[in-house]
Amino acid sequence: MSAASPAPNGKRVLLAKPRGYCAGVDRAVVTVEKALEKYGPPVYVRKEIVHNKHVVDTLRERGVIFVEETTEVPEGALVVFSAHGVSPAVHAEAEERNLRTIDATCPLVTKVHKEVNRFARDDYDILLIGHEGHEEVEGTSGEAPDRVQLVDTADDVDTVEVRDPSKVVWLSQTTLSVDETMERVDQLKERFPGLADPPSDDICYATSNRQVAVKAMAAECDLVLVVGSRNSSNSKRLVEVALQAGAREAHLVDYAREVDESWLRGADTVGVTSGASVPDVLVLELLDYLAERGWEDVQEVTTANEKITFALPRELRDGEKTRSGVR
Ligand code: 2E4
Ligand code: SF4
Repeated sequence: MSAASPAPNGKRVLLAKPRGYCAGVDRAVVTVEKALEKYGPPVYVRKEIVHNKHVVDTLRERGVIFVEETTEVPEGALVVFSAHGVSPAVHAEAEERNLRTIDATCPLVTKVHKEVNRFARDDYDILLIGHEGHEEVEGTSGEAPDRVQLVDTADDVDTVEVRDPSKVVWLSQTTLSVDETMERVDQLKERFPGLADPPSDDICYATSNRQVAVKAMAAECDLVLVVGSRNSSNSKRLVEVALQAGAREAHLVDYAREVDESWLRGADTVGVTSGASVPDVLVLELLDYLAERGWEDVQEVTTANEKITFALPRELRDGEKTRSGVR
């Protein structure tokens, strides 16, 4: 690690802070670990607990069985719902099958579910900005399927129809690009000038903080490496934001070994960050990989210090302070 003076070989790493685990991911991973400890394997988890290959593989080795749907869970067994949230229909299905459930939905996703309920109750049409097919969007829409319409692409803005343009609100997925979402909102407001804003930001603190941090360093970077999995929305957004903010090149990798040596050719400054579902051990492995190739000088670029934590689901609270073992 070094201070501001450049390394003799001109190579340096800018390391974004904040990066990696957010409070909702830590809570979800600890939930599964504690469920394993308390009830013993197998513990079933519906969908990936968070969208990270390393986390999922590690938990699978410890006795977690990941399933796509609750219908795959044996009657009476324990199932954990993932951090991305589930619709009321999934809760009902689990109850019908007498499953024991622990809900690891991030409280900030639950907040959006509650907003959907409230606006649906007040008979609003809800335009949910988000990515088609993403689990979070499926869970959130499922709170009021008759009232929610998904707005993903710019084309969707032109095609959505509402019953009363003076009673329409936009809400969003928690892990979108802040800038792209505001563009979509502006487009929607051109069509529906009476469009109401959400009562508070739906894009969560962790998503926006990681975008601010990568933006702060992107223009100085010849290459930005984002550690994260292909199905991780917030991680993918970091690649896009880095490119939009002036990085010459940016790539998403699950592991250091996926870095293509050709990306490094001619690069002096390499930016490193990671998505909200990424254990920091994977970033440390990437820093080791870069150090072995001459990028030993690592300068942290800090744009915020995060202190937020969430209590575990009720079923697992025992007063102890915990931190996930998969870090
Ligand atoms: C729940 C909500 O949503 P995304 O694909 O970014 O999920 P990931 O698991 O990568 O990140 C954690 C998370 C979980 C984010 N928002
Ligand atoms: Fe919760 Fe935000 Fe983390 Fe998603 S990224 S789990 S909404 S804190």
